[in-house]
Amino acid sequence: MQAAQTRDIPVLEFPKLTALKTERWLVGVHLIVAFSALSLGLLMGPFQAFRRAPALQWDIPIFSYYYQALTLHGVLNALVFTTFFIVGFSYFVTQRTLQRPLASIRVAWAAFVIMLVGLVLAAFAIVTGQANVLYTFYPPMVAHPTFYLGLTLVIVASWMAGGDIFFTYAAWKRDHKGETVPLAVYATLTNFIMWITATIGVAVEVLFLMLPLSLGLVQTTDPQVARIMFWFFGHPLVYFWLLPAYTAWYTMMPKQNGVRLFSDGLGRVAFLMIMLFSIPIGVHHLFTDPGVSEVAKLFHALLTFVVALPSLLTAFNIAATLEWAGRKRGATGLVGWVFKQQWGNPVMAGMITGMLIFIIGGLTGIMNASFTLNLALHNTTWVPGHFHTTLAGGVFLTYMGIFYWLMPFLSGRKLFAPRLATAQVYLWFIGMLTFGLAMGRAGIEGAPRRTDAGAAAYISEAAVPWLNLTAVAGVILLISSILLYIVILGTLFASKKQEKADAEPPIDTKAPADDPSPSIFENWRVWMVVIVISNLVMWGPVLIQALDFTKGFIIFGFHPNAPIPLK
Ligand code: HAS
Repeated sequence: MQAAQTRDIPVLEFPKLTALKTERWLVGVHLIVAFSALSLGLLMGPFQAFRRAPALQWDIPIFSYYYQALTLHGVLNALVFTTFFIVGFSYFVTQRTLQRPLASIRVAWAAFVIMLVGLVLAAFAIVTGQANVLYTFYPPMVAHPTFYLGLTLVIVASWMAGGDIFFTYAAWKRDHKGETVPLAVYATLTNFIMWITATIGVAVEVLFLMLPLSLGLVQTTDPQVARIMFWFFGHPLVYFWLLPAYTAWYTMMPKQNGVRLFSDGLGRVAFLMIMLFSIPIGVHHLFTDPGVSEVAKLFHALLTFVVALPSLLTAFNIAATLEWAGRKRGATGLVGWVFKQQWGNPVMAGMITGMLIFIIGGLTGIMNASFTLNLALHNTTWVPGHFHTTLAGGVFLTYMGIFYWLMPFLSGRKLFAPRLATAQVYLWFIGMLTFGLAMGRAGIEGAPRRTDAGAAAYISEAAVPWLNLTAVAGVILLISSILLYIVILGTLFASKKQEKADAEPPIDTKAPADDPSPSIFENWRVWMVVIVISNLVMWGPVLIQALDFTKGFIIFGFHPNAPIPLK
């Protein structure tokens, strides 16, 4: 922060961007599907909170749908909403930043249709009660085949989207030899490299283990192998959610504040590190699994601490940038800049409250990574407390901030009732803080996660008030969700047209000339080799141990020492 004070505070002039005709519809429909799926997923949230509160143990039929509702909540919010939002946002960032259309608009539309079909198939299975398997969907629970088929289609479509973004970048590179790609696209590329690598794990799990089982082609499966394949994907998944939020903090927030980013180079280091270190650490989700060696657990735990470093770099870089912004508005003293932020603007309020709650989410993540603490906290409500302050807090609030400038830009209409939008953001912030605190504390008191708490006699007395508090948080979040949809519908159908429909989105189209980065940062071949080797070293032994070649393993039903039959 001191460094920020001693340098001049630069103010940038930004070039005008030309409108790209195709982007609005393409990005718009991704967002419409994302927020439609979210509307149902969000409704299931307060339902969970009420169901878990000992004070609200009413004997009503709807409460018996606990696991179905929990699956809808997790799949729609964490898998469907995020994937549609991220793909749409990534298309937008790539096209706007590079000032060119996507390499293939047809591929982009085909990917959208495939993803939509996937969503319908998966939703069908869940809504009809044939897929109460939660968003982690590993065995021994088995869902209807349409559930796995649907998720496979969503993943395949996201690969097509990632490929399209890469070809767009390659075309830009050909036309801009020797130039550094702007940070927003650099971040998007690292996100899709990580995503495509990680989803190979879940694709193998679904295609070779779950789908054959669900179709009745095999009678048994190996839950441990399935869990390993899932978590190969499951941890990088959380950074797939996070990186678009970081993209907005690094590349849009400065422009919205009229300043430049404190350090572009440090930002690239952070994105690169997350791409490299997010996959070879997933065993921290398997700390309590007996089938994984202690040595693997130790190494994955160590690297988990390393993957927190880029977020600590981010905290410094973004805080320094916000400090510049505050001082530019006349802030003085050590913390005066905090009060000079745009707290009344829903876009900035979304991002900054997202950052603030993410500090708590991140710190609880570092606690989870400690092997000994994890033994006490795993499978308690502490864990949902952690991911409601990271995903549903930091990430979601930032997506709100993005959405509140992107929606008017795409629709050509003014944001409806900006004060209501700001209130929505703060209510979400307060509701999620309360929820995170209550779930975290109930977890410390031993309340189990994913449990119909009303029916569980073993909930300790000490956890009861905290579980009841989650219901209060649920009410606050429900009100915030209603406000969100009032703002969305109001903007689309009741708001005035923007005078300047093509208002400039807050994206830089050039990397800063005075803050150059080494060219190796964009040498993707080198990084791919690093990713392959590091994951072979970190995951290879874990998988070999689980497959246990001396006994054979189950792929397409081959298993001489057949384990427990499921049917
Ligand atoms: Fe996690 C479990 C460890 C980050 C999500 N995590 C989960 C699960 C989810 C999830 C969904 O080691 C549950 C999976 C399941 O269903 O079982 N997590 C970590 C660590 C990090 C971390 C070390 N997680 C995330 C993020 C998520 C997420 C991000 C979603 C988006 N997590 C774990 C572990 C488990 C786990 C174990 C397994 C638990 C178990 O036993 O089951 C780190 O990456 C966190 C680093 C972040 C920080 C915070 C930096 C702060 C910043 C904000 C700065 C603020 C500013 C504002 C600048 C160190 C960048 C200033 C402004 C002013 C105005 C003052």
